[in-house]
Amino acid sequence: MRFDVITLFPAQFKALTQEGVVARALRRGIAEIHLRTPRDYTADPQRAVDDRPYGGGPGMVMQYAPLRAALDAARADAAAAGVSSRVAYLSPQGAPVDQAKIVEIASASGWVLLAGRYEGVDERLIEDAVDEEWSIGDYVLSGGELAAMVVMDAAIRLLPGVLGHADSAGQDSYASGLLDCPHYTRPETAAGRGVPSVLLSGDHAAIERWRLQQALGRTWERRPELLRKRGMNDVERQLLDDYRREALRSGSRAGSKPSEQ
Ligand code: 4FV
Repeated sequence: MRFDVITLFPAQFKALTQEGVVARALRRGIAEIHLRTPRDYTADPQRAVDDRPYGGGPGMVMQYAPLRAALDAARADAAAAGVSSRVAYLSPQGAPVDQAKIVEIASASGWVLLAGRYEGVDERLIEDAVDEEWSIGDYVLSGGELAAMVVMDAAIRLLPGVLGHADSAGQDSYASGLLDCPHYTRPETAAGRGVPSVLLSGDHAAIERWRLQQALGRTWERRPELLRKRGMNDVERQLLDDYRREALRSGSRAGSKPSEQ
């Protein structure tokens, strides 16, 4: 899989490319990340790529020409490598990126990611050269670089051969549309507390049921809108009912009404 990134701060991507599973995937050639700056595509003697906004107001706006030239060069390079890439612009105006979208992104052969800065980019560039607009969350970053890294990290870790255990991505949070179950490891007693006995039972069917029940229960408590969106089958509904009854019985916070979204 190939990512081409248009950014004024290529060095920021070291956070992704220097260490961790993504860095290993890049070393193994499972994925490629190519960085280029629009400054290399401006005729301006000061290599300026931004200017003041028409209509006045604070901040600066990134100009059409350097970005268009950089995007076209990136797509041409990808095409020369046999990869047909679509262009995605990271911005708060974009479609919210969730795990389902990340799975879709990871299934493509290539993307050109446009990381904006300042107030954003000239709207005509988006009209002419951007296929999709993505947002990683309803907040404002100082630049699209971190958002691009979030998307690339989440996508590359799903590629075959990247994660140690082939199925670990399959057991991710959200992979099932649910929040993740609790995890425990040695020592068996930590801070004076043990581990749920089912996890020590060796009964894998019971362990799977417990993990699903925990995922259902925590999703119901913390993100009920995800459960409404996903729905449940009869087995899951029964598991959640038992979870809530147990939570009510044990008087744990869990039993109380989920945090209404
Ligand atoms: C953002 C987001 C984001 C807006 C102005 C970059 C910044 C600056 N990107 N999801 N939220 N971008 O805040 O993707 O140009």
